[in-house]
Amino acid sequence: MTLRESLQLYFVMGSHNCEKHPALVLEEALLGGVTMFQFREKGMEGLEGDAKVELAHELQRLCRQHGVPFIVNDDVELALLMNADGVHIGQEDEPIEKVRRKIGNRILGVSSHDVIEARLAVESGADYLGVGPMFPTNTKNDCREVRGPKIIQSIRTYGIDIPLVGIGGIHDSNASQVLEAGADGVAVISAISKHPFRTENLSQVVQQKLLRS
Ligand code: TZP
Ligand code: MG
Repeated sequence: MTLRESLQLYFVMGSHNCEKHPALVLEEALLGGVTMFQFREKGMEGLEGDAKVELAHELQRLCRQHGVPFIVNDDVELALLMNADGVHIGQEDEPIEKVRRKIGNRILGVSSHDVIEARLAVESGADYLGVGPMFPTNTKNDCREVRGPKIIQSIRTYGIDIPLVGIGGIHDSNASQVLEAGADGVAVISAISKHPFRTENLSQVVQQKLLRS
C-alpha cells in the first residue's frame, strides 16, 4: 500500500479516548477496516513512563498483525525506541526539520490549519498533512476554530498534492464531504474509539466514496 492508500481510514487514539481496553478497541477497529493507526497518549489522563511504553508495544503488535502502519503522536523518542513506522507532530511541537533529521525516512505527519502552515510543512519535509478541525468536536479541548472541508479545497487549489487527511468531528455521515473536498482519507478518534463496532460501516462509506472519485 502507498502512504496515500494507508491514510484512507486513519484511527487516532489513546487510552483516555476508550471506554474499554485500548487493545480491544484497536483490534475491533483493525478488523473493521482501519488502514493506519496513531498512538496519541497524552494529556492529564494519558499514561506515562513504563505503562505508556507497554501499551504502545501492545498496540504496535496488533498493527503489525494486520499490516497497518503504527504512528506515534509527538513522542519522537518513543517512536525511535520502538521502531515505529512514523511520527505525527503539531504546530506546537518540535520543529519539523529537526524531527525529520531524527527519524530519517520514517513517515512524518504534520497537523496544519491553513494554506500557509500546509505549505511550510511540505517545504520542511512532511510526508502527509492532517488538516482540521473539519467539524465541531469535543475530543480535543485546545482545538483551533472549525475550518470545514473548504480548507482542504483551498490547500489543493494552492497546488499542494501530498497525501492529506481531514480530522475533527468526522463520522460516517459527514466523511464524504471531506473526501469530496480533496482529502485522501479521514482521521478519526471518537467515531471509532467510542463505537469500534461501527468501524466497518465508516470504512465502507470511505471506500465507496473513493472508488467513485
Ligand atoms: N486534531 C484536530 S481535531 C482533533 C485532533 C486531534 C480531535 C479529533 O477527534 P474526533 O473525536 O474525531 O473529533
Ligand atoms: Mg502534538
